[in-house]
Amino acid sequence: MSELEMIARAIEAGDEEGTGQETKAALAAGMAAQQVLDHGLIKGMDRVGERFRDGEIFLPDVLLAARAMYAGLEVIRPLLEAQKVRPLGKVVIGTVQGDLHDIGKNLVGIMLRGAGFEVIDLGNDVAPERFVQAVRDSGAQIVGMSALLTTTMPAMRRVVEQLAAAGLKERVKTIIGGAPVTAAYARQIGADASLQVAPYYNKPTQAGLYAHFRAIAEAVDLPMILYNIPGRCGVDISNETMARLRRDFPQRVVGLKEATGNVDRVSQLRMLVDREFSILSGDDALTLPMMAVGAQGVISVASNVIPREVTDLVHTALKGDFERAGRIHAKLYPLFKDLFIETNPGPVKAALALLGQIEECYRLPMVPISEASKSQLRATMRSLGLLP
Ligand code: B12
Repeated sequence: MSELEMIARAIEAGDEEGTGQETKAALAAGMAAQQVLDHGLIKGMDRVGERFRDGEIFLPDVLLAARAMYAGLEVIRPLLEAQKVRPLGKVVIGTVQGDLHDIGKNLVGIMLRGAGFEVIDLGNDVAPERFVQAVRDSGAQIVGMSALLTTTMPAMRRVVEQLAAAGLKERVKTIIGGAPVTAAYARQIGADASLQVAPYYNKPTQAGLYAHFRAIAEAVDLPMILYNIPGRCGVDISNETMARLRRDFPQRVVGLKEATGNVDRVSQLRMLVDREFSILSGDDALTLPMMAVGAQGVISVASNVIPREVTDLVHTALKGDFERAGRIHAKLYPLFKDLFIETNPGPVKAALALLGQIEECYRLPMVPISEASKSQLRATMRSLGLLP
């Protein structure tokens, strides 16, 4: 029997002492640490996993195997962790909340140290707040998360969300791993798509707009929704430019947030693009009219205040029940209008503050809406039963 097979069997048997001895023997026989790890220790652990899955062994057996694995890892750790003098950067690493599997995470920590990184290991069952706090305190450039259970994978998304909420997402790179994690999942929790507003101020031609969005499509491996809002950007992405971008980059250019205020634009664009291309209203008050001529939904301001009602409106229209959708639209219309009584996002922030959901704070040049606007908004919200 080969030395590597002896290691794998010692792990399977949960033999802590034996695994350490076999690992030492393999190294003494001249085997590389990486080989011992991949074809001895991890191989044994994989077999344990399979047998556990098939009900041949039970949790205590797996626990013993894990202990044996650690005994082997301790032997090869110094060889994997060749110390570098100046750290390449800092990495915060941990196993996500609810998950106790830490062998893989520890291994990654060892590898990263070996590659010259300073590793701040938070252990296992780490709450999202602790990841965020550690990133903030340490100034780390990378955060690494591990999950071995499909049920704990969503915790990774929560960490990413909380990093974003704390304004740290742009500062750190996030890497995730663990047996059930795939590249697609990683992409999915980081970002589903990007919203690309038309470039404002320098008023590019249609050729310039096409070149601008083509450059993004070629550089960024994510679908994008273009945002056409001439009132804010001073430039209008024509339907022809939209259709050309969709034709040339069908995987990247997947939708449009249409905020020209012109329903006829939607009718025309629908004839130029395929059904898979999402046309989304950029104005709550125009969601229903636009959906009547081929839009599929809305990127909504009002949904911050009345998410259920806006969802109901869109689903009803998507089902083709325009009579009921019309009634919902009519009921919500005064709020849709009042949320633009002054420049967005002033009114929506005021509305959420009235509901006690946020503190009203603005970044200049945005300022609180006037008292007159606020009392009109309050009256509308009362009439909808949102306020007593
Ligand atoms: C050991 C083990 C345990 C030990 C963990 C001990 C410990 N200290 O870690 C104990 C006994 C505690 C345990 C408990 C449970 N386990 Co368990 N366990 C395993 C087992 C057998 C091995 C995992 C392991 O360590 N592999 C070896 C390491 C080296 O591999 P790895 O973790 O995948 O890491 C590598 C990569 O994924 C990657 N990686 C990992 N993390 C990261 C992070 C980053 C940033 C990066 C870049 C890469 C990376 O790099 C590593 C090196 O290549 C697996 C089966 C398996 N084959 O995965 C089941 C397994 C994960 N467990 C499972 C289950 C169901 C459980 C329990 C729910 C059982 C129960 N009924 O109680 C509990 C859950 C406890 C909890 N809340 O977490 C299931 C999960 C099924 C699923 N789809 O969710 C598995 C798959 C077994 C099975 N086939 O059913 N388990």
